[in-house]
Amino acid sequence: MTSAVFVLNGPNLNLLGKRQPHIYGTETLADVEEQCREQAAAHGLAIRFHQSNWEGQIIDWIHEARDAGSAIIINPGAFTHTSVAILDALNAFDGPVFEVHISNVHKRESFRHHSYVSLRADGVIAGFGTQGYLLALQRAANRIEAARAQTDTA
Ligand code: CA2
Repeated sequence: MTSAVFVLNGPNLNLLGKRQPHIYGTETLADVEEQCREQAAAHGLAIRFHQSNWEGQIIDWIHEARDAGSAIIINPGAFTHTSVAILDALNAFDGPVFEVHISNVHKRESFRHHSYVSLRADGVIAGFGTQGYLLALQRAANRIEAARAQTDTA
């Protein structure tokens, strides 16, 4: 287990499963973390799973991933639609980046239709509920395995 996949969650996602289940479902963030850990372990990957309501903290974790991360899966919450600073931090990370939204942001208010993070993301998942994290993790594992296979044959 050498590579850590960083799974980063933005503001208010600590309330997952506790409010607005009609939009975000009934699973808690702890449930999502457990599922991600199980799936990552099956791929031989370590995971660093974090949530913060603070933009600067999320940026610091993205900076940590520059040295310690093989991929970033990020649900930036409302910072998706506002944060050039998170986009800049992601642009300084070399590995694959996957953006996850639990709800289908395109079916919601127009201010949710634009994402700064999508300018950097290699893939975007929206509207698949919390399963979106696992789909993104599957893709991250595939990308990491493909990159390893390439260095092994080089
Ligand atoms: O659909 C998503 O995952 C979002 O990133 C969630 C953000 C929202 O601002 C984005 O437009 C789309 C909001 C996260 C708030 O999470 C809550 C969960 C349960 C109860 C209250 C808030």
